[in-house]
Formats: sequence, structure tokens, C-alpha cells
Amino acid sequence: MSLRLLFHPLSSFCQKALIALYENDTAFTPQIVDLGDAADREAFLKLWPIGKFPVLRDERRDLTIPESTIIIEYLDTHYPGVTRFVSADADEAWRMRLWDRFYDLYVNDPMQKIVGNRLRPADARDPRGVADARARLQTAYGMIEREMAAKTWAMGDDFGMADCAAGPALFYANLVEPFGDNHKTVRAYFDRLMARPSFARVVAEAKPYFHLFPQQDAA
Ligand SMILES: N[C@@H](CCC(=O)N[C@@H](CS)C(=O)NCC(=O)O)C(=O)O
Repeated sequence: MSLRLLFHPLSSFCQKALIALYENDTAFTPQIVDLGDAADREAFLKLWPIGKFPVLRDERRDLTIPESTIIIEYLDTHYPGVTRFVSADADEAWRMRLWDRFYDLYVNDPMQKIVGNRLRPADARDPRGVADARARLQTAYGMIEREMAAKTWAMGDDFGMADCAAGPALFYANLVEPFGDNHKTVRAYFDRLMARPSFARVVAEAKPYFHLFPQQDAA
């Protein structure tokens, strides 16, 4: 098989790439990487020294493609399917990329900041960084609330790359900074994402690993 995805089922950015693969039933070999395992880590760092997953290997073309957004754009170009992730129209394309960046940088990253802080030893915690991350998430929720008021998916009627980014980011963000009653549109969009078969499959496959997720803020 030409494509191989190096990933972990619990990772939000890996889930984003998986959604794109599942959307189009794209054939690939899944390879779970355990970064806590020395051998796995060493092999992975050889491929992508930054050490962050997902990473896609296209064996047919002998290419290594890191970064979830780049992976989705690569799939859209070289392994297209029924779901197109970025429009051929230039204006629709930059808007899709903007909202993809938005969910990565302003939902996923602050969520990771809060989760990462929970995993740190007590003397290395960063309460100021966590407070900033919570404020950033609240700002993002307010923007999504307005943006999605009259939309089904991030760009309107068609599911695309930004929706792949939104699902896992909102899933974990809601666990660490709940949407609350004042973000009913965010909740409704999230419910649509959860009902999407590609994302439902990703969540089901992550379930056996949920015990590894730190549920509580450190005291
Ligand atoms: N910008 C990257 C972010 C990837 C990322 O942050 N991956 C996390 C998991 S969700 C990771 O590899 N963490 C392991 C580490 O940092 O050691 C992307 O979009 O793929």
C-alpha cells in the first residue's frame, strides 16, 4: 500500500488527518507511534526530527509529508476523493485555509497548553499560560458562535479541511474549557461534527486510549 500514516489515536492533530483519510475511504497503512517508547521515538525522529505527529509516508513517491494541514492538502491533490478539502476557487480556498489555521492555532494550541500543563511536574506548571489559553478559547468560541450561526460546515454546505481541524480541536477544548450555555451554536456545530461518520469513527478508535487523557487540572 502506498500510504502509511504515523500517528497516535488520542492525538487531536492525528485525528484531523484521519478524518480526511476516512472521508474518502483512502487506503492507507496505520502505524501507531508510541513516543514514550525509545525505539519508536528514535525511528520517528529520523523521519521528522521535530517529533510531532501525524506524519504521512507516500512510499510510491518516496515522500515524507508532515503537518496535518499539509497532509490533507497533499491527499486532496494526489489522492482526491468525493470530499474535496480545499476549493479550486481561490477565494474559497483562502477562507478554508484561514479557518483551518484558526482551529489549529486558536482552539487546538490553547487546548494543548491546558492539557500539557496538567501533565507537568508541580514545579514546572504555568498558571499564567493556562489562564491566557482559557481566555483565547473563550474568544475563539465567541467567534465560532457568530461565524457558524447560518452555516452547516465551516465553509457553508460542503465539509472541508477546516471541519477536519474543528472536530478534534473542539472535542478536547470542550473537555478542558466547556462551551457553556452561552455557546449554543458552537455546541450545535460540534454535535454535527460528532455525527459525521469519519469523525465518529476517529472518536470510537480513540476511546480505548481515553484513560491516558488527564481529566483534571492539577491542584
Ligand atoms: N502543527 C502540527 C502539530 C502536531 C502536534 O502538535 N502533534 C502533537 C500531538 S496532537 C504531538 O506530536 N505531540 C508530541 C510531542 O510534542 O512530543 C500539525 O498540524 O500536525
